[in-house]
Amino acid sequence: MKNEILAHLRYSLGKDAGHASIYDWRMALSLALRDKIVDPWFRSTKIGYEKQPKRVYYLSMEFLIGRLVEDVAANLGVEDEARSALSDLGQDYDLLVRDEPDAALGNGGLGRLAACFMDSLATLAIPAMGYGIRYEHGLFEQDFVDGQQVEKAETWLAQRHAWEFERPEVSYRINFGGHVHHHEGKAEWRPHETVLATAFDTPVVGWQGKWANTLRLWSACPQKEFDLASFNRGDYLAASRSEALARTISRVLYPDDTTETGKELRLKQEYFFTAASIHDLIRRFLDDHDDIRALPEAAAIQLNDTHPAIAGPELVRILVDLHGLDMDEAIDIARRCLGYTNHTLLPEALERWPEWLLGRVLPRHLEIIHQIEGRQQADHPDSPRILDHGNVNMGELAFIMAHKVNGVSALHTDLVKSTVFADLHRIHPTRIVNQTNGITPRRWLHGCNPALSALITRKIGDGWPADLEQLRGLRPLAGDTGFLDEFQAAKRVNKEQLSNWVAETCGLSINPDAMFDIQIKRIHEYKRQLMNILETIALWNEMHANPHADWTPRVKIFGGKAAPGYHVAKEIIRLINDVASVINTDPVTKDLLQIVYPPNYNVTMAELLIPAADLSEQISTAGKEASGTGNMKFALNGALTIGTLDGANVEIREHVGAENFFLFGLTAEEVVERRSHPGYARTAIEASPRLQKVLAQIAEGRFAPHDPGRYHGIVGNLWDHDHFLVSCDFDTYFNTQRRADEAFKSPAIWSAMALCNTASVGWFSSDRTIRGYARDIWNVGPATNADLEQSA
Ligand code: F58
Repeated sequence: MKNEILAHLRYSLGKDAGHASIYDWRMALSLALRDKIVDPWFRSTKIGYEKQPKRVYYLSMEFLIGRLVEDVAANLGVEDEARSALSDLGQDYDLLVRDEPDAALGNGGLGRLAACFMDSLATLAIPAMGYGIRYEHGLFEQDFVDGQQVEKAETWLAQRHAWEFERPEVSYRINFGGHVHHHEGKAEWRPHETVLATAFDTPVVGWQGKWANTLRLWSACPQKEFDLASFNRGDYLAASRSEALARTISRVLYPDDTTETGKELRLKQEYFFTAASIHDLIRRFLDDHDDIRALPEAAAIQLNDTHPAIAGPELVRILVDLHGLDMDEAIDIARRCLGYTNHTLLPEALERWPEWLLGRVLPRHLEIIHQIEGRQQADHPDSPRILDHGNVNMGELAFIMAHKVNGVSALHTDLVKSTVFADLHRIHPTRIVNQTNGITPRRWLHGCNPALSALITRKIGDGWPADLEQLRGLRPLAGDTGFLDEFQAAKRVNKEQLSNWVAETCGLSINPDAMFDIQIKRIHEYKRQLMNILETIALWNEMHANPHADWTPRVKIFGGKAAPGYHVAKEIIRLINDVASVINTDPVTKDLLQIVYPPNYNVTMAELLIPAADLSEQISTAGKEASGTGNMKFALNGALTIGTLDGANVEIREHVGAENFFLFGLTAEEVVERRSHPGYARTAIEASPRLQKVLAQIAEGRFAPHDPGRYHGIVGNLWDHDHFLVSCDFDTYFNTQRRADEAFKSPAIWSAMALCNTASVGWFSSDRTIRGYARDIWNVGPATNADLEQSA
């Protein structure tokens, strides 16, 4: 490996070892690792073509990947080799690993799920391709100025991305606008604007390097190079205008988590990557098939939420306008290819496009949507409408054009059936299925938690990263004090590491003996970071009044970004930071309670925080969090959950046992019921002197003395509206936290409970999730061992 790294340094980067920077070394290492994926990648592709009738296409607007060096090295099993090669070269492997920017091509859970799925598809040797957008700027970088979030453009592509292969020859013309001509029963779309979609391929290698799939991301560029005539006239702006316009399409990831902005550019992004992907997969199909009618036997196309829902009309358009099929047959073929995953019930997050806008950008697609709607209404006159009050409902479109629709946890799927898609479910009672989310154990235990991984491997062998249910073998050890000591020691190592990092980056010295209580996720009202900080203030009040009581010291850690236009979420961030600066400087409670909120939470920060957590905060208003996946990562790494019966918390609790989970709060049904009582928030606050006091302190400006009115909005809203029932769940949340305090006082009890969590969440591997999709939705199988051995 030493020679491979040196060769890349010299011949790929043009540097000699004496003048190489960290960046150069990191690139040379990455290229050397990438070389090792190429053979398995070619082999997988060959087996795919020769032996596998069907391929999976995962269409996702987001892939939240994070760093790759460690992940690839671990999957290939060459971490030690790389480390020692670099050390021979006088380089520090860990330093290079830390030099890599996160590939942050996603907002949160939905994008991270897509990345976990890519890892599992490769590990399970299922022929698959991920399709998305190669954003020039990923999710914005977050900084705090006076406690307030400020956003800065993210620039991961300012440096070369080591893992990708540009494919200039794989490019498609993507059209927009114009109008449709009809003659002799045929439709012809005469577009007004065309851009090129060019492919960039990243190989994704599975565990132990046996199989690799492709993540193909599309970049937008102008169809014509810049306008030389204008340039020669001296009109430089005009010369590059069309280029700039075209490139805008893949310029930046929309930072809007959960609320949709009705921007034309967003619609164009969605069509851009969907159309390029559909063209690409049809071209691949036609390479070795004659009859387009056989497409459903060769392609399973999964829509990650409705962002690629235009795939339905696009497929129909290609089948009808370009291949001459009739509309009914085309719709049937498209439906047999498509599956749709729903990730949210929040009404404001369901995509709707104004009909006029969709018709202006995609006139032929709008016609086809009318045809789809007409047929659906003819077959089912009571069907909910795709076209409704001048809008195109993308959820209804995706549902009607898919043969299977899935929710992402058992509770969420039940709610999908009984709320958003209740009427469609009645009409198509077998279409909705559940596929509870999962996480890849390679990144989220083996990679991020070496201390615990080594311990587990010593006890149960090294089969668990590919078969996470083997963790069950740890459960009997919950009574083994020797093992529990080792389990605790691993946690301690991670907590010390985190403490050092907090000291370096936040200038705050935290106590590794305290309970590390962590809430990391996007900031949203329904996730109730607000309830967490209110509880923190209440706890502080009581500690401050009685500092010598037998308190369990806590470090409250927050992490997360707010969508730039989400005002309330930004106020919550500011409140947390304001409260932190008061509490962290109180000499009376300084050894009892601290608040840490490092800016710019991302995948890499999650990998540092999760292994060090004692308590995982999963406290959303019941019925609102579709699944959550952070909840699974924490439990796997031996944190206990304090949580509501929401999303996958319900199933996590079933697996780990009610006695190993701190449950509180209203159920989804009770939430709905409570909302029907006028003044429910006021009633709850009046019944809770503790909460009243906290709200009074905030309203009086205790945490913003120079701007006492700063949080009147937040406090007023809690008294008068409180849509997410912070007030109603507050007291039981506070009391449940105190139960957690008690348990934490006994390290033996706590670590036995924590071990039961690690040992019981093997089911939440994304390998299990992908097997479910393969069986229930895609009807595909993995390559067999015989296939793999034959071609090895
Ligand atoms: C998340 N959705 C869910 N959406 O909130 C979470 O419960 C679930 O675990 C996860 O999906 C995976 O299923 C989510 O992350 C987005 O970020 C969208 C981005 C684009 C705009 C609309 C929201």
